[in-house]
Amino acid sequence: MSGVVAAVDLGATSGRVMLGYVGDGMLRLEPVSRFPNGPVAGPDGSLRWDFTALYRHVLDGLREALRKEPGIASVGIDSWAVDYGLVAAEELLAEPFHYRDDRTAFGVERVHSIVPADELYRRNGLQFLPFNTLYQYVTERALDDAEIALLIPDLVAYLLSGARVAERTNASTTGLVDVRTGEWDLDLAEKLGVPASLLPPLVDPGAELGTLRGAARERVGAALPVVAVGSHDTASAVVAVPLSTPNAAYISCGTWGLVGVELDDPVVTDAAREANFTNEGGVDGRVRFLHNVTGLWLLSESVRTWEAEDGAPIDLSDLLDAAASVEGTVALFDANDARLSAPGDMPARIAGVLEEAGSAVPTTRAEFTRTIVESIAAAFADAVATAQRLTDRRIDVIHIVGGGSLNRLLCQATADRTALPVLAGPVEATALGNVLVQARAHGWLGENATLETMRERVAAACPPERFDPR
Ligand code: LRH
Repeated sequence: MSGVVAAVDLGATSGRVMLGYVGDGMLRLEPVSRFPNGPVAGPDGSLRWDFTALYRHVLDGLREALRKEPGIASVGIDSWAVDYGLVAAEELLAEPFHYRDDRTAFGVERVHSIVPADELYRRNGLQFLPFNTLYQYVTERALDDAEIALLIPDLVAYLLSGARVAERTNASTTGLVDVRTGEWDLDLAEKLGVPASLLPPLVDPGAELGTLRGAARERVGAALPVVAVGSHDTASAVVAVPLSTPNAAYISCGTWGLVGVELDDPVVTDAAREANFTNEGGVDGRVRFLHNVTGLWLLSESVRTWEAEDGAPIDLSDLLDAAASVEGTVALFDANDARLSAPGDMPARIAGVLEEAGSAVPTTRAEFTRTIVESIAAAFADAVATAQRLTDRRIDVIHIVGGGSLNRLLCQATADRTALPVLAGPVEATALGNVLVQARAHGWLGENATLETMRERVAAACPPERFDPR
């Protein structure tokens, strides 16, 4: 059985529409469109997303996809987690807040004064990130004006098809889903003043949501079916990690580096909470037991600063080559330092963090880049060691997928700092996971296809590149 689907994959720095071809022994992506994304200033000075522009890009991309390939069987949507739009009378009330907006500090205090952090962890299993949706909801003035709150991929699916649902993997990042049952924790929502009516019915990846309707159908040109995928981008990425041993760890590396293992059951011990490990919902009820490391954000914000200084684009591979040639050891900083979270002059902030610690401050862009890459790798190594300790297993290989898998310096540094082999790729794991879940829903992967079936397909189509520790 074979066919073609469209995948919409929205990341924090760029979005894309892809065609995914799936058949016996075949798995192939074809890019259709790519568009920039990032924080924009809202009218009140807050950090927001330009969702209106993103959605326009999605429609244009789907129209182009259908022009190239009229036989598309469905479309699946994934994006970064936690952020949402509020809808009333079929309208989005405002551009969604960006999770890096600093209003959440107040939300954290408020939530923890109602439900202490340790109780919260036992209930939702989530690592503490100040932007988890529940902290955002309690600061949200427009909550009472809304009929429903939809996470970004659900919002796109709603505008396309009219379905008002919450896909389960992404819903797990709100902090309002019970980690044991996988259902909304309505008691918690009530305690926090989040009306249950705002929380849409939960659906699993693979569910058919409807077909394109109204303006979306007109603009795209067909009544394309919409299928739920692992709509949290990290959930889709983990689907397409070609896990090569039972004790493999993965790092889904883009703006963030999500470092962890896949489990059948959540771990909500005090040790896991203290180590800030999360139990996010995976496809097929698996648990993504992982820790967020600030990933390529540190590099992309630095490059953005340097490009603004130069008034000219920077070639990333030249920069990484120069960084690879830096001799000797470089100073390290804590990649997860909260001061590096907001957009801004990242090299100056990193210099400040290093100075404060009494460490040498890089003097060239190549040295800065090397310091950033080595610091990310050091944080990856820490997280791998912690995952090993918390799950009582001996991790024997690390798979790096996503944009970071193309960064050879980072892959080698991760192998060196963990003393473990790194298997790099596929770079488009998220889109592949999106495509495969749709393909399975169409029956193209055969009867009873499991995550393992999907990973075998990925391993065969995209053999990873190996980096041995030095
Ligand atoms: C990666 C990601 C990550 C979340 C963050 C907000 O894109 O979805 O899993 O923690 O964005």
